[in-house]
Amino acid sequence: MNDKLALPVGTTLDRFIMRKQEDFPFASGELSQLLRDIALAAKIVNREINRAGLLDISGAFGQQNVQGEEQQKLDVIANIRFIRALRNGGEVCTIISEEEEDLIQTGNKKGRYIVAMDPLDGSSNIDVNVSIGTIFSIYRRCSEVGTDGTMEDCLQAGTQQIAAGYVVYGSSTMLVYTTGNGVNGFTYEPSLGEFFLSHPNIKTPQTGNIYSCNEGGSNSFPEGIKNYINYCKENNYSGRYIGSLVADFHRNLLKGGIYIYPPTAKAPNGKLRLLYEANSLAFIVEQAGGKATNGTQRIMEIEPTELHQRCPLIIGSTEMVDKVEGFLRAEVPVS
Ligand code: P6P
Repeated sequence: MNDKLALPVGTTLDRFIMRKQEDFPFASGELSQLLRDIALAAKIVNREINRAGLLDISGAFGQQNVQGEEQQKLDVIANIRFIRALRNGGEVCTIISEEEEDLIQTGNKKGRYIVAMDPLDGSSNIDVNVSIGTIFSIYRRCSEVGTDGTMEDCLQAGTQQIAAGYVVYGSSTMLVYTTGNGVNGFTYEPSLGEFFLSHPNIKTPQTGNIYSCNEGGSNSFPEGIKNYINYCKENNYSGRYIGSLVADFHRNLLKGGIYIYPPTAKAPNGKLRLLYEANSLAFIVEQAGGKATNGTQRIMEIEPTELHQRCPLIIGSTEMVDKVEGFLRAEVPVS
């Protein structure tokens, strides 16, 4: 983090991006423009979400996505809005989206960047007014400029990310992102249509007493995870699970805590996707001083083989993640 450029709370996202231009090596403003494009789409999606109850755009869309999950109308709207913003922005050649089975070629063959995204995660919570989110990762293409992006461009390890972030559409709407120089949070002011710096240089506590996990599947959890959950209960930790990854992650990032989605009978490889959920949040949490593993391996070092591959996710305060790994190694309760 370049502290001499520590900008005051209240700085607009635009000014922050402009002043931090030096964080983007070798970029001549293209990555800045790409972040602005994402912020624009987030503003539009935020408006659609806030109106969902009034317009007939909440509820199920009546189709399933590539994951076999019931698409919500706002899933489809968010997917369209982000793809359109990235296509019109011109900096992105290829997109990976949770809502689309195959790569999306934007037609910007001169675009130098790849975006992997979950346009609206947790969307089944929309109808009950629970916070939801957008999650994204940005990579530099490996293939030659002037062509469509390739599968190799898209299957890069998380360590190759040049930026990652999320938008949490909650009691307020926030954009939180990193470009590898710390994590900063911006709160949206709808009356002005601007994101303002509200959480500069976020650092997550090294430990905490909040654990987030769907214990409904605990009978089929690995023994080490079962033993860790028992450890949390014996130590009077608080169980907090919203069922919306971005909301659970954001709370744990600020307060300290751990989110666990382990392998289960229903999801033998875990439920969450590597490319546009685990990697994105892993980059952020590591930049904020936390940790993210699949139980045995650093998330960002997993070599992807498929666009929509899933992975177990253990993410949050470093000491808590280390503790889980200790239980998994021992597979017996560790005092
Ligand atoms: P479960 C939402 O579908 C999601 O992808 C995450 O946002 C959330 O943390 C998780 O799945 C909830 O899954 O199996 O607990 O309902």
